[in-house]
Amino acid sequence: MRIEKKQLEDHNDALLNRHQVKLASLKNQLPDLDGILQKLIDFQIAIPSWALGSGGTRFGRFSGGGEPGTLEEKMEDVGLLHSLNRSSAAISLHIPWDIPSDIAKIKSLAHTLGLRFDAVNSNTFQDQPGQSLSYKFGSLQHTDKAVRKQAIDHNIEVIRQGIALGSESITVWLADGSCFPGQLNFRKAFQRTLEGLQEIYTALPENWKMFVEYKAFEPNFYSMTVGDWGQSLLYANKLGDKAFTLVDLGHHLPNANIQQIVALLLYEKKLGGFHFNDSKYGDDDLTVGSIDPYQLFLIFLELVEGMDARNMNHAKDLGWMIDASHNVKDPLEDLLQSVEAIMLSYAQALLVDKKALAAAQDNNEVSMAQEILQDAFRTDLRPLVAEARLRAGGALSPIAFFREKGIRQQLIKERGTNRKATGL
Ligand code: PSV
Ligand code: MN
Repeated sequence: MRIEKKQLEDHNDALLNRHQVKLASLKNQLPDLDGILQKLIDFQIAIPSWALGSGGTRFGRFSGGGEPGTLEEKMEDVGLLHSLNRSSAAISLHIPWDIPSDIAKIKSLAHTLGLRFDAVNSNTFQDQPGQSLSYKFGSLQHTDKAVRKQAIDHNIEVIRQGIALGSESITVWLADGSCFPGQLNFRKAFQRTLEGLQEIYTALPENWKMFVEYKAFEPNFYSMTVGDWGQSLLYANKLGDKAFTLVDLGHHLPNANIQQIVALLLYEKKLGGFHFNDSKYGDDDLTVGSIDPYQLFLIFLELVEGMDARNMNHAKDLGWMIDASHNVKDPLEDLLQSVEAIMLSYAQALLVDKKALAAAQDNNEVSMAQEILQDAFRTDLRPLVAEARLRAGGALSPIAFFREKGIRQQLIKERGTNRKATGL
C-alpha cells in the first residue's frame, strides 16, 4: 500500500490554518526557527523490521491483522511510515528473521520507497530450525569451540548480507550469560567472547562499525556476559576504532542514569548507536516517551551537548534506531508515536539555552539550571515537529491520517487477519 501525494495535500490543507496559528506563537520564541527545522528534517530514525508486527510476550501474542509476512511487506510498512513522518528513512534487519532472497529486487524496492539499510543484527540467542549446535548455554562465550565457531560464522554471514544491501554496521547483541551462581567462569566467558568478537571484527569492511549492545538481564538472570556499558566499553576498546557501545534504553537496572552513561561514552568517542524504547520495569520495549519523556529529553540534552563538543553531525554520526514492540497497540501507530517522541525530545534539547546552562553550572546556580532545562521541556514543540514534517513532504498529523484513511483496514484487506510477521 502506498500513500499518494494528493491524499497528503488534502490532509494538510484541512489542518493548515490551525497549524499556522500554533506555529506563529513559537516563531517569536525561537530566533533560529529555520536552523532547528533543518536539523529536524535531517534527523532520521531507523525502524526495526521486527517491530512491524505484534511483539507479544512469552505469555501470548495477539495479532492485530494485516501484519507484514515478508521482508518486502515490512519494507512497504516502513515506506508508509516514512511517507507520513519523513523521519523513518531506514530499516534495520534482523538475520535470519529477514533474509533477502533477491538482493537486487530488495535494493530496488528500498530505492523506490526512499529507504536505506541501517545496522544489520545477528541472532545467536535462538536456535534456528536445522541448526546443528545449540545456543542453550550461550554462543560466543560457549565452552565448546564448535558452538563458538558457528556463532562467529553466523555473524560474518550477517556482515556479508549487510554489505550486499549497502548497510554499514552490525549490531551484536548476545544473550550469553548464566542463570545460576557457579554455572560460568566469568573471566573465561569474557575472554572467549572477546576472542569471538575479535574474529567477527576482522571481517568488517573498512567503512563499517560494530555496535556491541549490552543488557543487564534476560534471558540470563544471574550474569550477562555483556551486561552493562562498562563491559561493552571494555570489548569495544579492546576491539578497536570500528567498535562502539550501543545503548538500548531498556537494558539498564532500575534508576540507572542513562544520560550520564551517554555523556561519558560520547566523551570516550565510543558511543555508536541507540535503541530507543521506554520502560517502567525492565526491557519492556514500550513506546518511546510513553513512560518517562523527561528522561528522554535529558538523554537528548547530553547527546546534543556531547556531539556538539566533538563537532559531530547529529543526523549521521550515530546510529539511531527504535527497538520497541509489544502486544496492545497497532504497531504502525506505535512506531509513529515513538518517532514523534524522539523528534520532540531532540527539538527540546536543541531549544535549551546552552550558554545560560553552562553559566548556571559554572556558578553553581542549581535552581537556575533546573529552570533552564524545564523551560525547554515544558515548551510545546509539537507544532515545530509538525512543520518539519510538512516542509519535508509528510503529514501534519500522521496518526490522524492513518486513521482517516483506514490504513490498517486496507492492510488487513490486502494481507488478511492471520499473517504473522517473522521475528520474536
Ligand atoms: C534484546 O533484548 C534486543 O534489545 C536486541 O537489540 C535484539 O536484537 C532485539 O532486542 C530484538 O530481539
Ligand atoms: Mn535492542
